[in-house]
Amino acid sequence: MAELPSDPLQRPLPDGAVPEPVVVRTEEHWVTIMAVMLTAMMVIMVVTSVVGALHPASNVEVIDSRTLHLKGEFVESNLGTALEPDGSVTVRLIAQQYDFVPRCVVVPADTPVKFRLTSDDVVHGFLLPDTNINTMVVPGFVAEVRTRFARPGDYVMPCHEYCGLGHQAMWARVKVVPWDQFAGQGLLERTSCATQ
Ligand SMILES: [Cu+2]
Repeated sequence: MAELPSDPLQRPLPDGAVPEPVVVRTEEHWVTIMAVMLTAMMVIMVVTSVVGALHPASNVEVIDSRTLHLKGEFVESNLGTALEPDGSVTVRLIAQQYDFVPRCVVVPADTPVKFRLTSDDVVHGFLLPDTNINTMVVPGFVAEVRTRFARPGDYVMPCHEYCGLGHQAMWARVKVVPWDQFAGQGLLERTSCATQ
């Protein structure tokens, strides 16, 4: 066995100890890998938000939640699906403990759909699985989200913001039907699909 130098600093490292240059190099590698991962995640978030037309924040549009049922856009006769002159549709809903009013709405497939919602009591959530629709519904504000359903089908819309003891039962439905079927329906049919 070779003789060890008398200066301890000159002696080789014991087995298992990693020399400093190796430690520094390894740390630099991991910092680089982390930076690349963070950048990739940021890019994915931004790209999916833009491509998927995600719009998490509602527009800042205020409304008096105490008079919703008396006057303005959200009176009972104005709720549900309305056809706009440009061929798109607007759906107006009120979220309240523990229901959406109306409970079911019919919208046409392959058509621009705008949902306008407000709450008359506490904060609720509005989510349509497998779409870009996901917003909070805050009393005093109108939440507006837009989408286009590619094909007919049924979408359940759960309230996904805890709003009280009956929250878990707060579900409603969006029924997407072919345009021809939609055009043949009257206003009442478009909002009475909850009983079908
Ligand atoms: Cu809820």
